[in-house]
This record gives sequence, structure tokens and C-alpha cells, in this order.
Amino acid sequence: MSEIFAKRRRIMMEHMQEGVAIIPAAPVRPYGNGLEYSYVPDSNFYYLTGYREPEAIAVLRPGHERPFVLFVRDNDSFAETWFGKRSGVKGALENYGADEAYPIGEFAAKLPELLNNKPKLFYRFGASEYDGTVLSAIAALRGKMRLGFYPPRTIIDPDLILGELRLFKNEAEEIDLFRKACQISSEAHIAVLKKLPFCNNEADLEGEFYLALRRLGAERVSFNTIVAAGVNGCTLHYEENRAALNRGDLVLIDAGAQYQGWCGDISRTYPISGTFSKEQAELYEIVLEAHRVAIAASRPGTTLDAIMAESVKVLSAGMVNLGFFPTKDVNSVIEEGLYKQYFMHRVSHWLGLDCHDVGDYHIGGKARIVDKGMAFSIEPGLYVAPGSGAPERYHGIGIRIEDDVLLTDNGCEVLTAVPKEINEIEAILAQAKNAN
Ligand SMILES: [Mn+2]
Repeated sequence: MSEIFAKRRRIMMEHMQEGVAIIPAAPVRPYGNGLEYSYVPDSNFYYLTGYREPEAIAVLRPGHERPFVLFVRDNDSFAETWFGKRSGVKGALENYGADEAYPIGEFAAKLPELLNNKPKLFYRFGASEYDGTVLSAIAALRGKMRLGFYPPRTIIDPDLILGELRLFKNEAEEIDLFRKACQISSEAHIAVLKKLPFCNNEADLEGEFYLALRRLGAERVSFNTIVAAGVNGCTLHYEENRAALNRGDLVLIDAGAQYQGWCGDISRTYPISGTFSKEQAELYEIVLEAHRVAIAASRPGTTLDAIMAESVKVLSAGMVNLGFFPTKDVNSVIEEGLYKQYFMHRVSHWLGLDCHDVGDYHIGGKARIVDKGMAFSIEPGLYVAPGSGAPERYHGIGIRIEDDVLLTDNGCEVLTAVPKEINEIEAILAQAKNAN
């Protein structure tokens, strides 16, 4: 097990100063009769432990001589025959650096002792199945105060610390994994691009993306893949992915791979026929320019709002030129928010162990100043739904172009690399078709 998890626990405990933190693993989520959704570990729990099995709880108690306690599923030969190997208590101690480890079944009984005389409890209510257990332990201690047992009096959301720690990616080891997740996401996108001439349905492209990311070593998609052909591209989170691909339409693919917990998130929009029509190219170049200026603006000292404003300026000016609005005044299109009919989401979200990563976007009610080690998406788009006020020749076109950036000392590193210039995309599609 990498040292990085122990280092993160030390830093977490320095920020806690005192008290005790309870960080549960994500629950298994059942459906149907005895079936389960594919298991996705909780990122806070994983960040601190590197442990990927369900039914586990990490307890951190700074100042204690055995500060890291891990509750885990114990070994069970019957269950392991059905569902695979478990680390067990022994594995928690030997492989995950736990100072003490117990079977998860003992958590409720041990909790009052763990909380006793700790002034602060770092625990997120409403996010796990243990709220009742925690409240019972607090109540039990409250009943014994005259004997010198005191429960925590202050309860704090651990995300106040973990969100800030996870927001900054400054460890070489974690940056390498993050780069790899973005590289796999990029390679899988390129594999899909090369298969496009031979695909007939959105489902084919989704399948090609999944095949590529699994072959490249990723564990899963970072989020449900979006493959949206033609007018489906105007639905921002379209996930049906089963419509026919019609020559003449664009197809918007928003997909990412998760590698050792780290998430890539890339969107590209391609012409199904192999070449962009005049109208498609006009809109595409506007989105691409909005994407370029946002990347150029991504550096320490700015804000996500300021980066977005750069994109919105380009998108709005482009739409004004193409006659999208009754007015030719770009400023009023921006100030009155008219552009939002065609660009209704934000340009960036934090990115990391969660695709929509943690960390506050505002400080004191204002957009926070970004700094080295922060990572986010750059994803402007234009979505011209049929029935909108735009010139009819643009109706049904949806375009998004998304890359992932990590802020450096004085700019940013673009972590993702998939062709996005029109001539590059058309050349690759022509070459792919001819190679077969
Ligand atoms: Mn995104």
C-alpha cells in the first residue's frame, strides 16, 4: 500500500487537531431480487485508506497512540466463495496500515468508547447508514456524564477538511494517476473516433468506448456515457444511447474513464458522414474558440467565473454574427442572459477522485481564486433545439468540446488529448474509412 494514504491521514489529523473522525465506506446498493449495482467506493474513504471493499469504516483520532482504526468485513469462506476475497481484519492491519482493526459488526459496541471524552466529532449526517448508531453512542455517553464520560459536543462535516485537501492535487504520485486516467480517457475517445465510420447506432460508440477503457486498464467509466446523435445532442445528459446514426448529423460523445479512482471527463462532437456541413462547422468553430480562450485563461489567480465569462463572450459574439438574436448588441446578449437559451450550463466543474469533485466553489459568497494543483473541466457548448429562435438551418445541432486541465505555477496543463480541430477530425475519419 502506497505511503500516500498514511500521509493524507496525517494531514487530515493535523487539521482536525482534536476529536475523532468517522468516515464510512459507500454502501452496497441493491436492486431487483438479490442483485447489486456495480460497487463504487466512497472517494473520501478511499482518499484516506486506499481500501476498496464495502462495509468498512475508518476512524481517525489525532493524539491517540493508535490513531487509525479500521472496521472491515471479516474473512468468511462462504461469502468469499460467492463474492471474492476479502482483506479481513488481518489484511486491514498488514496491508492498509490500520493501528487497530475490528470486524464491522463490532462498530456499534465500540463506538461509545471511541467517542468518549472527544470534544469534536467529524461525521457527515445524512450520508450513510450509521446515523442511528452514532446518535445512540452519543446518547449513551450523555447518560454517564456524572461518571466522567462525555460525548462530543461539536459535530463537524469532515468535508470541510477533506473537500479542501482533495481540491488540491499537488502530490507527484496522485498527479501521475490523474494523468493516466485522462490519458486512458483520451485514447478511448480516439479509438471511438476511428470506429465511427463503421458504426450505425449510438450504442456501438458507447460499446467501443467501454471496450477501449477496459482494455487500457481503467476500472469503469467516470460517469454514465453520453452518446447523443443529431438532436439528442441538445439534451445535456442524454444517456439512452440507442438511436441510429444518420449521415449528415453530428454525434456528441461525453465520456470518461476512471483509473485507480481518478476521473477523466472528455466531450467531443464529430460529423457522422466524415465531414462537417457549413452550418455545423460554423457553430463548431465558435465552440472551439470558446474552448480555446477558456484554456488560455486557466491559470492561478483567476476564478472559474472569469474563465466562463471569456467563453460566454465568444459564444455570444458568434451567435450574434449568425443572427441568433433580434439584437446585434453582444453586451446585451450577455447581460440579459439571452445566450442561456443555447448554452445553459457552466464551463467548469472541479475534477479529481469524483468526476464532479469536492471543494467549495465560493469563499465568503464570492467565486474563489483558483490556484496551482486545482483541476477542472473546460466544456463550452452550443445546443440549438428545434423550435428555438435561432435561424432554422442550425436547428437540431448540439456541440460540446471538453478537456481537463490542472493548474500549474503560471498556467495549466491540459491533461486530455483528443483531436478537436475540424481538419484533424475529418482527416482521421477519412483515413479510418480508407484503412478498412
Ligand atoms: Mn464534465
